Amino acid sequence: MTGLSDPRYRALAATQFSSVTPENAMKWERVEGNRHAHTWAAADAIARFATENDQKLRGHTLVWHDQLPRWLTDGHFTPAELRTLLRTHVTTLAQRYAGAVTAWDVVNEPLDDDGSPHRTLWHDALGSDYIAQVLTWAHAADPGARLYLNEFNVHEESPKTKALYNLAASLLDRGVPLHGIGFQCHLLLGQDVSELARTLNRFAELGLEVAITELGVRMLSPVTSAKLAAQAACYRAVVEECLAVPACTGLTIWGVGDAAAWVPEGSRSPYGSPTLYDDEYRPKPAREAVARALGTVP
Ligand code: 9MR
Repeated sequence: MTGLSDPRYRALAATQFSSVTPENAMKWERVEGNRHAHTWAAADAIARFATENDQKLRGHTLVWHDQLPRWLTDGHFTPAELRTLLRTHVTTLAQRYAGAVTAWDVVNEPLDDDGSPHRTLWHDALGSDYIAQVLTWAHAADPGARLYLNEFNVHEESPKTKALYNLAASLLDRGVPLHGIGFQCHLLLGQDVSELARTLNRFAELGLEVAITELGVRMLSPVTSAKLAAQAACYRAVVEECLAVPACTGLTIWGVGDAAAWVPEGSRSPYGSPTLYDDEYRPKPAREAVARALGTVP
């Protein structure tokens, strides 16, 4: 959620979705841009919005290498200091929204496309085991929340998908509190999603929940009716694959409408229009396709 101040955005967010995710408001740079001076207003507003509208709240995200505050990235902290800072951050955030958040994207994007650990501030300072540590801290802070690893480009078999599977299996083997895997699914129009259900099921066989956490189908401009029809078909396919997997607990669209979507978001990217509603918050063909797949067509 990024556009709560726009009444059109608010109306759709309140009535068309049963779960909300703060797109940026819970990220470290937003909640503690200045050290020790937390700013919770935006994140609290989304949590309140979810309660008011009887919606689930998905927490995003406790640990990432992006959107970190400058005081942290430029702080020349020792590994021991970074560990303490991370533990405090994870604990503070998870405790603040304990009871409100159903599930947390605990670690966001820990892997590279070749399956190796992504070299981040956290990995370089704390080693690969930081993932087990943050899951343990998050569980202690909010024992009721479902804890997820959240990753992109893992909707089909690949070295990265395999590495994620092995990582999840080894965390479970060690008794680390991991409950689910989030499959982001930022798709390009034309991308093949036919392996998605099979991939979700493989992770489910480990005893994990799975969720589509950041679905979008972006297209090269200009938008045409043929592209909108293809986008609708892709959305429908993803929803059907999630529905076909009993362990698939939810599906989140990354953005309420194209007006405030993460692409092109001020960049000169030729790709855009990833969501179910257009620049004026009018429903696109994909909106009806999703409703049909969910069986909620009025
Ligand atoms: O949608 C978010 C956008 O507004 C931010 O500028 C961007 C910064 O990297 O992050 C976007 O959200 C990302 C999410 O947190 C993690 N997965 C990829 C998402 C799209 O980039």
